[in-house]
Amino acid sequence: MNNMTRSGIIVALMAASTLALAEVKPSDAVEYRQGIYKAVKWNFGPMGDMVKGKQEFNAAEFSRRAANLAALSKMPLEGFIAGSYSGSTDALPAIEKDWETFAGIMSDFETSAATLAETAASGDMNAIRPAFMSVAKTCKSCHDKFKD
Ligand code: ASC
Repeated sequence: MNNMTRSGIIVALMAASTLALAEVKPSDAVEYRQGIYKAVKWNFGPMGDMVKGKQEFNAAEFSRRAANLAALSKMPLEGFIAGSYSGSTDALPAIEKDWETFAGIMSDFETSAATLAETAASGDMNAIRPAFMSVAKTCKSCHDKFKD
């Protein structure tokens, strides 16, 4: 690689990192993650009603929602940016202070949601119920530690 190529790459990398750092307003990050969690609830609610027998179990419908949840579970983490723990949010500053724990729970959310989606394909409520409860446990443990 010659020096011109090298400096071109360096300039491109600097531009990319500047872009990555710039322009995300904390209030936009709050709205983003709240939107994701609304979609999480939209799917998780009916699944919970089916698990609890409040709504008739429909295996295809449950499976569709579980797949949605598995995709959604990967999305909120990027919305937890610096400076986004005050104002219209219930997210506590503890998230920033104990990022490792927070990110660990979010990772458990992803893993358990993926397992729930796989299990849902079986259509067997006896297998689905504990898989659903594992996801609910990750929701609760995060709310207990990191939500006002
Ligand atoms: C829900 C919901 C949550 C979680 C949590 C699980 O249905 O709205 O926040 O489950 O209660 O313990």
